Amino acid sequence: MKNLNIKRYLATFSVFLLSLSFSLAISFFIIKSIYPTETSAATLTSASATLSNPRLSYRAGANSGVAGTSTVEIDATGNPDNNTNHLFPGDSVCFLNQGITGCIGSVNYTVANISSTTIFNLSSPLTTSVDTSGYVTATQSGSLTMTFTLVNTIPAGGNIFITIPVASTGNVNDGIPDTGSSNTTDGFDFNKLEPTSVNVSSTGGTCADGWNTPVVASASGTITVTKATSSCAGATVTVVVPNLVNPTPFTSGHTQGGADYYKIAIATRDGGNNTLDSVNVGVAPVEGVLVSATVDQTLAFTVGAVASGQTKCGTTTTIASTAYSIPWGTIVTANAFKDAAQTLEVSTNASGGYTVNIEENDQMGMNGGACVGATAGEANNCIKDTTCDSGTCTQTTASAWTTATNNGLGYSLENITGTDAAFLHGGNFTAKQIPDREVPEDKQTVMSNVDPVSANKINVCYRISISGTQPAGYYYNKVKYTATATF
Ligand SMILES: [Ca+2]
Ligand SMILES: [Ca+2]
Ligand SMILES: [Ca+2]
Repeated sequence: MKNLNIKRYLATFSVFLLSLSFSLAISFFIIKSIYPTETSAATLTSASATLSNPRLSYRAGANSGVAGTSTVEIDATGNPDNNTNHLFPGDSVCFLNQGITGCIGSVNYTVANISSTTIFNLSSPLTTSVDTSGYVTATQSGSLTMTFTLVNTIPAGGNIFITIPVASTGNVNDGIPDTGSSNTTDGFDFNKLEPTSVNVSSTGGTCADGWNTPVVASASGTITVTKATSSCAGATVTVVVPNLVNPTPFTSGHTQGGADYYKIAIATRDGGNNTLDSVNVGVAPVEGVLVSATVDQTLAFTVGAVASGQTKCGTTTTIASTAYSIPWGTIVTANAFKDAAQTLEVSTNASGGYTVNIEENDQMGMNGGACVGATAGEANNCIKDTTCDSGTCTQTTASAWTTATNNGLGYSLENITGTDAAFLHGGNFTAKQIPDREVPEDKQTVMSNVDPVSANKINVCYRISISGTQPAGYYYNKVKYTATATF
């Protein structure tokens, strides 16, 4: 052996004289052959393990639940889960008998809602009563992805050897979440893992010819992937194990919301199963967090003032309003319009939108006196509701109103934000009467939407004119808006 190497060295030395670049590679090979370096075990670098679904599986004792009903009560003690804190609406659950031989009736149910810390409701009735010595479980499963970079070369015939923690009791390959008191007795269920579904790949380095189909031994939680036909050097290897079932919380020392820590051991080995490199990577499944919020159903309605001198509804306001009054003031000129406006603004998250209705308690009466009937006017010491230029507008029918000798009180509308106004001024102050509740006339909608809105806004434009024979006095009425959301 030594003589052979020396001969090869001498042969190489002659090549060295011919070509410097070529010789460097060859002579390195020879020197390594003469003085082989010892292989030492190292730690796999850049190692990680990731659960696609880190949520712990759920298992509680079933206390009651009768066929034909949808309400289930769990035990408050003695199991991995002793409350409903980590059972969420939409979770798929099944019921296990005491011996945990599978889902009773092979039926899975969906959690509809959680009633209390020990009671939840299903979205469909139980087809079979629960085993009150058995359990309810919500299985959480997902893939486990392990990535690591080789330090030492895996020779042909060598392998990757992965150990995933499995429970020390129970069937660890039936897809039913397992349990135990700690990470040495609790673990992942292999869920009838098919060896061919384990995916092994690599990037970088020299790692040709692929990997053999893994050998899966669920009872010990091990997966062995052999590199049969060539070596693998310097590569970053990724192993993906699909559909592992996550463990339930430790039955001892577990804090809800705190992760349970598990170590996954990854080793590379030579053909004699001697370890080359190894590493333990941690995974930390934890209870899921139901992120939920209840948004109060809201309706905000604001009446706003409009100054005088503003163009609203195609005309110019002559009176400044406040949020709560239209102070027409002293009307000294007959057969002339006075105009005022207010803004109405609505925001609501109501799914069915909203309506704003308008009403007046009566016509404007002298000193607030009664104005009996729908057409009360001067003869009754009232300012009549306008009938517009056509003489036909009412609280339900809009009509143009541009001639001030057509006396009365009325209003028109204009959109500011959105298109929620019930009708529009049309440039000719198309107006309606305000419904007279004394008659009574029905309240009428001035603003509405069938969807939620944010700060939709309109102008309500009020107009008044009186005749020269209107009796002197102080006239007023009360106009009221009612905003209603449809939840
Ligand atoms: Ca199991
Ligand atoms: Ca009236
Ligand atoms: Ca009327």
